[in-house]
Amino acid sequence: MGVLNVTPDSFSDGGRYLDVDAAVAHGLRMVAEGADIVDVGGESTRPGAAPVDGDVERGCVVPVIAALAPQVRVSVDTRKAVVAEAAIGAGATLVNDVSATLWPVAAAAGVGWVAMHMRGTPETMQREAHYDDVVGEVRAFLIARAAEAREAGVDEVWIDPGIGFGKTRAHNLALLRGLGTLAAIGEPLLVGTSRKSFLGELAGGAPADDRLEGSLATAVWSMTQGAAMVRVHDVGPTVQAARLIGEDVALGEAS
Ligand code: HH2
Repeated sequence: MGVLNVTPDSFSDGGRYLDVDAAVAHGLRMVAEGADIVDVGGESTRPGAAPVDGDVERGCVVPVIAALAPQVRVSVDTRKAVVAEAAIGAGATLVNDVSATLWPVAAAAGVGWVAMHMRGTPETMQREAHYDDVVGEVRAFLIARAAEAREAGVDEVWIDPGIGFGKTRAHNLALLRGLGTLAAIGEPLLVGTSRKSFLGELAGGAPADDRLEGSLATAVWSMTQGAAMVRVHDVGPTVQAARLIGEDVALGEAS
């Protein structure tokens, strides 16, 4: 899943793809590099981010989705029902929902849904990063949300631990260690670590644009622990790494 942020303020690529043509071109570049899905978002969810008005968000994502959807599967990264509905109308077939509340929209439209774990909202989440057992609590949350969505009629449900969403560095690392437990839930597992701040901290304060090594290492780790999809900014290098471990190593291609 390639990340396409049509936002002024996303933490790593904010402001780069505000122009529709530039956004579509970047989406197609990620497809050429091997992305199966392009995830279009019009609201930053970085820690402390302020909410974006629904009309503004819809106006940012709809033209980009309409242009990309005939060429690649598109997901919409949103917390708002009005934006999800408009995105589906423009051709999106997966609702990537960091609030884990929009399954009724997905059920009504007959599209897929990603349930991601977060504490509070992006504005407040880092103040709410308290857990007794982060893997157990995230697991229980994802099982409950997936069951609700299935009961409501969603056929394609993804689960995602929400790395960085109301989690400290220790929580993020514990969740990465516990991915096998989450994969064992039985719903396809999506993991997003790409360029996130804990990778910068582990790399001595590297800025968002300089976190490729950690992004790749954690994407490979996630795949080997059972993730069915990784959400990344750097599609080409990740696809190369995925092919290496998926085909060459696992199937003995290189020998
Ligand atoms: N992370 C971000 C946004 N959406 N969706 C899922 N399912 N999983 C994630 O881990 C996830 C997500 C944050 O990254 P990004 O889109 O690059 O930044 P911003 O929220 O600042 O736009």
